[in-house]
Amino acid sequence: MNEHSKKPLLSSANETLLRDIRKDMGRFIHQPQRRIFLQHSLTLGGLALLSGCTVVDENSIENALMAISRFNDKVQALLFDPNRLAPTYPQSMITQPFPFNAFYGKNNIPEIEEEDFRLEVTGMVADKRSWTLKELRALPQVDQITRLICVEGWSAIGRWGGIQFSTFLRRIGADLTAKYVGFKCADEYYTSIDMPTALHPQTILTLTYNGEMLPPQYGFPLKLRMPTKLGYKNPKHIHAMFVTNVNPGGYWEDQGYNWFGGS
Ligand SMILES: Nc1nc2c(c(=O)[nH]1)N[C@H]1C(S)=C(S)[C@@H](COP(=O)(O)O)O[C@H]1N2
Ligand SMILES: [Mo]
Repeated sequence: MNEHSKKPLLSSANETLLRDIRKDMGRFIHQPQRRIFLQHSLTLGGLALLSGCTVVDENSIENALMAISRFNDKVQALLFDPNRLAPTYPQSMITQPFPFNAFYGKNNIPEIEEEDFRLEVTGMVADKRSWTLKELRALPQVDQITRLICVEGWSAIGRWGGIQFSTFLRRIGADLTAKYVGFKCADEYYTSIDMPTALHPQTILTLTYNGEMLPPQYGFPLKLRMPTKLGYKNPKHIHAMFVTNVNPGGYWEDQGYNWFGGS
């Protein structure tokens, strides 16, 4: 499933497009039958109008994915409102089996020893000590069922649990006025997110999948799960994180994927 295109994304959306989007959003909001949908998911609503089709089923969502991945950061910032929640789903809608995806095949999934693991925390934080898994598990845990959307053109619903990332950032005395949080992974993957997304209530420092310890293929021992971002912004096998004002980029982002990566 490793078909990420390395083609550069469309450059910048122009002002006319932005104006049209705003106009469309106004129209959209005034259609009562769509209002409920929109309340649950501005981003999917935005996807519908931007791709020129009404998102009503899985297929149209999938078809519109490549389109949204090509939007520039400005357009996505407009679509993604950190005060809105991404849709959540009932247990019965969980995708089975949940897909595995990485920039390598299943044979190369990193093997990490629980005992040796430490989450390294650096940058603009008051408390730079490292964390064991046991310490992380002792923090308050939450659980949510959300959809992961990959730009390759698939999406899947899964249940992830862990620490609300905002709780963790406060716990380590992170400078919440800093612009970015960067992540380094055991498989050389790396990515970064903006602070509003880091503080979003559905952004979870994930320790479990389906109520069990995160399995290796889904990112053991630690991944960041954000239903408001495309799959590639959700790092698995995290071993270090840092708070910074210098945009740390990311594995796919540095090859042309949109940095904002909203979904
Ligand atoms: N460390 C690491 N994290 C990663 C990746 C990766 O290759 N390495 N791939 C990303 C991509 S493109 C996707 S779609 C999701 C897939 O997550 P899953 O295997 O849990 O479905 O992980 C993301 N996080
Ligand atoms: Mo992905």
